[in-house]
Amino acid sequence: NTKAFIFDLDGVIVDTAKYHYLAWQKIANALNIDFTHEHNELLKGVSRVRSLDIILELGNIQASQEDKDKWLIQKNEDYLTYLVDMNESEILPGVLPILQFLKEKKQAIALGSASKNARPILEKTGIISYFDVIVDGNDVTNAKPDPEVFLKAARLLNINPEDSIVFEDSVAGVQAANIGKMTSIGIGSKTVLHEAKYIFEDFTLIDTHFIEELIG
Ligand code: G16
Ligand code: MG
Repeated sequence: NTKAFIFDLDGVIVDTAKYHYLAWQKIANALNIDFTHEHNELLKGVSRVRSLDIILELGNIQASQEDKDKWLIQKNEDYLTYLVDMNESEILPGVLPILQFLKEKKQAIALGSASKNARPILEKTGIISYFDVIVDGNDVTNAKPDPEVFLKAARLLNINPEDSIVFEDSVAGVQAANIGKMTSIGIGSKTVLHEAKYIFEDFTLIDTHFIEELIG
């Protein structure tokens, strides 16, 4: 049996959410918008363009496309400065053993991320070779909860959506997996991710027996 195991990036493999937050905070501060940790939850799994719109809505700010483009560039340039020193130590606990186990079991592995910076992050953390397929923010037009990113990954792997398993930390991502008829596994809080079929606080709590059962 071969199943497709599709991993979200941010919040599942690496904790880049903290860097996104710092970079967005600078933009928000410059615009006098109060941007808290709770607000940041709204941006998880959401595209860069949509994230800026959400922040501007929080501040009740109408902006020209020109200004928006400028802030989007600023945000990404700042975000990239946090990635310069990134290495394998930033891989979240428990992720590597699961990737290794899936490889041993000859399962198909994909990345399904909204980020346009996914490839350099996988390279810097040294795990890009685990992925048979990478679908990221450069490859899709519809953002999560639209299932496009995951459906595209499954199609490229030649595996049915019903035989695909998605690891996600965002509500939008869990919904995308469910809409795509895939098995959703939430990584994070049970209250936030209650729509997921299975929920684990983090990858250290996922054991190989559970993965074997998913493989079937
Ligand atoms: C990630 C983050 C989002 C971020 C998006 C776009 O998605 O969760 O907060 O806005 O990527 O990132 P970038 O600005 O690098 O293109 P995911 O799907 O990996 O969780
Ligand atoms: Mg995520």
